[in-house]
Amino acid sequence: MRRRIDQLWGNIMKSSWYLFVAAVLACCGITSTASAAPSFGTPGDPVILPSGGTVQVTFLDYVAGYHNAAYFVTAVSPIGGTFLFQREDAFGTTVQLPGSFAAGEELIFRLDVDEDNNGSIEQSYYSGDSLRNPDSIAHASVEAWSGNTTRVGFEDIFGGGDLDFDDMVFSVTVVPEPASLVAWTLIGTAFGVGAWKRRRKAA
Ligand SMILES: [Ca+2]
Ligand SMILES: [Ca+2]
Repeated sequence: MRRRIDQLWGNIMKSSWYLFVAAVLACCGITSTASAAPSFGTPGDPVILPSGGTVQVTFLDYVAGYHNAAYFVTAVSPIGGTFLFQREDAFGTTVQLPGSFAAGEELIFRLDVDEDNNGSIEQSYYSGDSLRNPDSIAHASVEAWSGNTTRVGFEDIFGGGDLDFDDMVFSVTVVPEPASLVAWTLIGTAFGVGAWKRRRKAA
């Protein structure tokens, strides 16, 4: 009888231990799932301009251990591009992209990551299609446009890491070109052509 009670007690202790281990594993699972969500936007979405004009980019946030720098590029390439900002820069720093853009154009941004903070770049990631990146994972989360502004957040860990997309965050704003300026340019051009034709006729 005593032996049976001991056996029963042993079984209860064993199953309690299994339950404890299962609870710990479940807890860790929940924690890692919760941290794998971007704070905003959709990873892999391209930055497509809803309207035409000039574009301003403003540095908003930086929560990262690596030394990161953001660029605007006209092609997927680890070299060149327009430097925007790096982690030492003040939040609120605003850069105007060169030229002007048409509605529907995609802007491509690159994040250069210096993983060991020694001045050399280990990885470059791009906004948009995940296949642009060396690990084939989307590295930029892009918010839906609110009027003329959107937000872009980069993830700086190879393979995705914590996938929080807050390792460099900036806003993108389209500034419509003043219609009056465009109109006056057209009128000026028309007058210029008219005067040139009159001079040619007179000559
Ligand atoms: Ca480095
Ligand atoms: Ca991260």
